[in-house]
Amino acid sequence: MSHADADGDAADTLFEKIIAGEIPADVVYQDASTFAFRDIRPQAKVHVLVVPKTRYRNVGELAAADPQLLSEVVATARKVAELEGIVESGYRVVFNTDSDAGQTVFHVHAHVLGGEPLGLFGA
Ligand code: D5M
Repeated sequence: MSHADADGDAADTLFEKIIAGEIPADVVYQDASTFAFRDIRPQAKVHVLVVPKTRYRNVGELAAADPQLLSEVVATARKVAELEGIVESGYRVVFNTDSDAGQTVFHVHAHVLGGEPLGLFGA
């Protein structure tokens, strides 16, 4: 059953299956509206994905439809940084959006990256 179809698309993405526990994941944190788990292909020592439990295709659609939920996703990114001990050293929050950005899973997700110095964008 699709429980997260705010974008009107019936087919579950990988991330709905992870949220539902149908595909295993290394869960870092969850609350009523958000879910955080480690990226399977980490690009930094800390690389956690934060998703809203309700699916929107990308961050722009989430912002337009439910700004409160976007705020909760960003608050969870900060919570993950606290749990991972990287608030003081700093971290990056990235929303890849559609094809030129390399978005591959069309359930909006924030990449939380840190735990080491990160390269500059475009370098
Ligand atoms: O990011 C999609 C991210 O999802 C990418 O960094 C790999 C990650 N991924 C793919 N499959 C899994 C599983 N099964 N567990 C955890 N992470 C996963 P994008 O911004 O769409 O390119």
